[in-house]
Amino acid sequence: MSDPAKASAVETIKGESRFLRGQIAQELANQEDHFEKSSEALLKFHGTYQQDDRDARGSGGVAEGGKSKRAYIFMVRTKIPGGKLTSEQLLAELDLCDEVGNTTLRITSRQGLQLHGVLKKDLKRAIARINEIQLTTLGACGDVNRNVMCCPAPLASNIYRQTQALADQLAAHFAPRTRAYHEIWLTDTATGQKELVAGESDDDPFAVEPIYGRYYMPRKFKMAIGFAFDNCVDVYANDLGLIAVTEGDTVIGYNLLAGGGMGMTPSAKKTFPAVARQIAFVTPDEVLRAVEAVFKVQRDFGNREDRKLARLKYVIANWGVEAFKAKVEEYYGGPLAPFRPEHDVHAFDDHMGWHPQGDGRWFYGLNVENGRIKDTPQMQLKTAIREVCRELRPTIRLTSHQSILFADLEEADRPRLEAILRRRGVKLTEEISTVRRWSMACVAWPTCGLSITEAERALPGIIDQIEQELARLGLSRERFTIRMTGCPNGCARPYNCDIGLVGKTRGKYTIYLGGRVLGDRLNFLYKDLVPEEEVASTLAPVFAFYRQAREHGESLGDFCYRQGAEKIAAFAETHQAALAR
Ligand code: SRM
Ligand code: SF4
Repeated sequence: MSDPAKASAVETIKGESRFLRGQIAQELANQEDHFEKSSEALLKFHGTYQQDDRDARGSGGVAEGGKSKRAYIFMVRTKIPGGKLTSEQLLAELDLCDEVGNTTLRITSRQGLQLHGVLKKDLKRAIARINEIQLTTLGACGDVNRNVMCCPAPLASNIYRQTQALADQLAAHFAPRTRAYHEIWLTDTATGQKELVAGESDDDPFAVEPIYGRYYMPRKFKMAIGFAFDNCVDVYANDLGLIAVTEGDTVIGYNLLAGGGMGMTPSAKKTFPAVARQIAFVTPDEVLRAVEAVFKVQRDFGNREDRKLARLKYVIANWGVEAFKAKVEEYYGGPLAPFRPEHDVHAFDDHMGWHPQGDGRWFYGLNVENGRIKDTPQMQLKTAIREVCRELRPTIRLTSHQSILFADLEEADRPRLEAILRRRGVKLTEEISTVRRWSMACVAWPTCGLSITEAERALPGIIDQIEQELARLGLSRERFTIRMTGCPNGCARPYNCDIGLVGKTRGKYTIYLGGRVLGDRLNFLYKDLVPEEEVASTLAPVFAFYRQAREHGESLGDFCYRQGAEKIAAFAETHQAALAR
């Protein structure tokens, strides 16, 4: 357990916040365009990040003390278990992005939605409206359980209903209970000055927050529920992953994984990305209690001194899997059955294109490039999605690859949906190259305060070049994942995919190879500091080697993993020398 005397500054802020109140209400009411530091930390728990438009840095004049003024804006994240929402809810979020945001809405890599560019004066309106439509931002960010992911396929089989129901149950069970959120955002009179209401006294923190207590978690905590035959939610990248084990139409239990996480800081040598470890098998009756046991072990033993080392993966790395499992069993109150390796992940479906649901209706998966819903002169995606929602009223599902499923459509709706998309210049999934369809990038520049370089705005151009290389080599139909981030924090999960591109310095990337679509293996560093304009040409010899030496049916990731960095680099050198002659 961490030494309370050495607790990080954020621990003090949480502990003194009166269950996430702090000074947020007072500062919200003042005339400033931003919040002070401790409110900034607490706001995350409420689902919003204070940011500044980095494209505009330096253009806002000079503040007292000579520092250039920042153009403060807020990101507002909606937490949507399993990415399931109605057309009405999506329409309301789209309206909000026009009314108070930067006119774009972003689907995240965890089946959530983000508004960007909200001004402080509009923050309360945005959060209140999201609650009006029965969604929430509470706990979308901060040291709590984040959005719970599950397979979004809207198929008419009981197993999908069961996993969605579990995602909803976990989201509700681990949601913060503080009334601060309601007080600040959902009442007209929040001043933050009023006396603590009964039940919110500091004396017994667990009476207010039965799971968290006063200090909440040491760090964010992430859960996902997948299937062995469809790991579309990347269970191995989560603090806690559940692989549903099915028999016919029923989930008979879950393989439980723990300790996945992508973030690392190259300068902090002790940090690393990790795929989750295999811990146990639990029945549907046991699952909630087992998840709670893992959660509470991390709550009690996660590092509260150094936030860079505070995720569950470090507890497991320090103790070893056996000791970790023993501690979880102690919290659980009995032994847990062993993980069932025969039910490990073995396939991944991105759910794009048309699919029968099995109840006479259809769903359509539309690839949204890097999750950004916007209108451009060439493609009016936002307008098209609005029209689909208004005219066809589909149920909406968001995928962990930042894309959208329109569900519960009748046969007659199919040509109507396609006609709307075509009229608005939106490419059908079938018209998008395989490599683009299986790629994703994080937000990065200009809103992300941690971004070192571009991702979302750079990847489309890199993919244009890669498409040409692949076409030249006859590899256009090969399926592999490219994931790009603007810094090493890993928001697009770049460390367990086939090709990871991770921003290292402005305009330069580290290239990782050898992970795979299944997400159960880390990739390795292939080349560092590759300029953006050389990413495609650096990958070209890798593709050529793959075409020449792959085994039958071998994927790019498996091939790279088998060859290793040295052999690939040696091939690339001779290949490039041959081309130069
Ligand atoms: Fe993330 C921080 C965006 C999924 C690991 N992430 C951030 C912040 C909030 C930057 C900040 O702290 O100031 C980014 C906001 C950018 C912006 O302008 O919107 C940000 N993360 C995102 C999203 C929107 C990326 C996207 O393009 O879709 C994803 C929102 C998901 C959601 O709806 O909840 C997002 N972030 C992830 C994932 C992927 C996942 O969870 O499956 C990861 C890797 C898995 C993991 O957590 O290890 C991830 N984000 C991080 C980290 C590194 C955490 C660590 O343990 O080291 C940070 C930095 C931090 O927490 O200090 C971070
Ligand atoms: Fe920002 Fe880095 Fe996350 Fe990308 S990976 S959104 S640059 S924190």
